Amino acid sequence: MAAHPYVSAVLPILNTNITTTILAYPNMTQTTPILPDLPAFNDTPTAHRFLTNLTALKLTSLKRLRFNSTVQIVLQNTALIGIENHPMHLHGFNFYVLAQGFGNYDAATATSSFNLVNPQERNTLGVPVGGWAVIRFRANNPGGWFFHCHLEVHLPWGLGMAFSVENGGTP
Ligand SMILES: [Cu+2]
Repeated sequence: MAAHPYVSAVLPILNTNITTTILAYPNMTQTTPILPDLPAFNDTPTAHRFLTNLTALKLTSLKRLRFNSTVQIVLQNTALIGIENHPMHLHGFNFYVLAQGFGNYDAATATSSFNLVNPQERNTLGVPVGGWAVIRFRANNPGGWFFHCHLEVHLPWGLGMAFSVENGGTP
């Protein structure tokens, strides 16, 4: 577990016209901002306290799927931490990439852009930074299947879940 869990990669500068951070302190007498101390790189207890205080990441769940059902997943990558293309990898299946975009996914506008003719077939997809992707697969392989970010440092953050596909008939 990293003691600096906030960012695990060098961030791309997407728009050089935007200043990303300005810290202003009232009554400040010095010219450089006072930044909070980050834990030392080997300060695991502090990193663990930080991690366990992230309420959004406390659930790593199992989703039961009916055999042969069509499964559509919207992957939203507008996270506050780990701002990078998360390479989401699905075990047990290939999936189709129906659409990708930036900002928040909006079904009302995105559905019309789905590629239902010749979508990419993959088992891993880098979900765009600050964006989203929609994937679809058929749950025709019974068993327990891990779906997770392939950046291993993101697994203890909770970026993983599993599907349990029920038994079904044989071809
Ligand atoms: Cu990731």
